[in-house]
Amino acid sequence: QFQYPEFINAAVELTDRMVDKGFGDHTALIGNGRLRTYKELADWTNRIAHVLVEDYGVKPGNRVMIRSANNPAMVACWLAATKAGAVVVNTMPMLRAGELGQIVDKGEISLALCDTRLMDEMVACAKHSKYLKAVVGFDGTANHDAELDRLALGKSVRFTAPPVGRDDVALIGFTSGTTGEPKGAMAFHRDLLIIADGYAREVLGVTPDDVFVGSPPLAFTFGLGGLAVFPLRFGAAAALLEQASPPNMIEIIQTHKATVCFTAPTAYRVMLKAMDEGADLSSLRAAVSAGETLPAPVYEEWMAKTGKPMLDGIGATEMLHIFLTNRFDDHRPACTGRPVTGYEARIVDEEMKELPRGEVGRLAVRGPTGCRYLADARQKKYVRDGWNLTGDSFWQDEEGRFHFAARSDDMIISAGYNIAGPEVEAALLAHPDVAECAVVGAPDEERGMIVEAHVVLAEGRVGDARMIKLLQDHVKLTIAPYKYPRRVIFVQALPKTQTGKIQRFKLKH
Ligand code: 3SK
Repeated sequence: QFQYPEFINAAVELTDRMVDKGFGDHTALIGNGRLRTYKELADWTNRIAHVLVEDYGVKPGNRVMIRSANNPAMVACWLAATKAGAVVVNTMPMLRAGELGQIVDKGEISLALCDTRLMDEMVACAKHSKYLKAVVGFDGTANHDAELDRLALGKSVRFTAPPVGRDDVALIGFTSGTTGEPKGAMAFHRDLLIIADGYAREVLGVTPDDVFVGSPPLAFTFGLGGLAVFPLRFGAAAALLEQASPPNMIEIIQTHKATVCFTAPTAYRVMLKAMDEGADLSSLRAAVSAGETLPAPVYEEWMAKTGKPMLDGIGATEMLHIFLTNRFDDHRPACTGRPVTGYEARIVDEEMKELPRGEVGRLAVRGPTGCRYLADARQKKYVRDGWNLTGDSFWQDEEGRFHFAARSDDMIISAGYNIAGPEVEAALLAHPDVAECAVVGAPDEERGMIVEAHVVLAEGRVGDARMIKLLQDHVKLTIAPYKYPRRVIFVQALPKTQTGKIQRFKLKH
């Protein structure tokens, strides 16, 4: 299905090859208050690639860390290092020296490219590292006022990439927000192209007229795919925001007539509210929601206000990107649709036996991308009999669509009932007084576990006994009454990973 030559460099395909195809004058990146064409991007990345090879001795297979917020310079550094044949580890700005150190050690990273505004923690990490040989600053504001930029200015805009195979590792995505040691999921050059030629082509139908915007960090493969690989593969443009708050995204959508948005349900809820206050999001033809389950009310309100479906999808760093999704012509509320072209999915029990339709079980997926952890015994747990077990519980309806039940560790067993925490969350979120919530199981003498809801109230609402009763009654009327949260705790904010996922494990007792 996905055929590529034996030797192919994903970064060359996304830059120089796009110039060869006639997109040289087309806008590739929008950010730091300016537009950059494909030709400018190709030249920029070629100059940086020269610096990496000639000044820092980067050889194919060397591991290079990039530390930055979403901005054009980060994309240029990622592409340049990939062109040079390096294996790139993109990291988020919020990581501290200790967390960076864990990744550097596990990834045996020898060079770090770091936005000069984020140097302190990187330098602190380098002091204690036996692997890291150099940290080079680049100017994330793209005024070309840092070491990497100065060196790059003196280099040629032509670069001959060393030959890399389609099955050579191009990227290691480290999973964040876990309780334990970080896991590095390796992706090949061909994998980067497959996610575009599969999901982006088949589901989104990307064209050169598209303008992408969104919030996921480029350091998270959701963001790297949605805000770099997908647009660049098809001659489209990506608008990059260092602070991707909903108001900032709305501004970009209005100014640049963005057509495709990648973000999470929480941001879409804010955008829906802003539409009531006059925000014009009519340029968007595709609103992709992932990273968290999409509550049915958000899907329904979006449909009512825009006449277009919000495309819920699920991906995983281990799979590189989205593998199950709704489609423009096949979508439902509270449903994650069907596998992306090339992927298969099924629901299995603990013994990997396929379960009948309607039964909740473990989601198992296989396809052209899949989990390859870097030196990690957890590989055996993630991939069984050739199937990737993502850690999600799903069920399949009679027509074959997949429906999320819970993260496998978010199932609450209370007095013999199996209760999916996210279902209770969706019920709570349907109440106008609830801004955000997370539901977990709490130990209970009588019931074994009880449903406990951590609720962030909408502005101006008061978290008192009356509100608890109101929310409990609302859940009892919305879903089976035994699922109602027997304990409700009001909080100012929920613990989240740097990619915005709620860390329910931090709320568990
Ligand atoms: O669903 C996710 O969390 C995800 C993870 C990695 C890449 C893409 C996606 C949507």
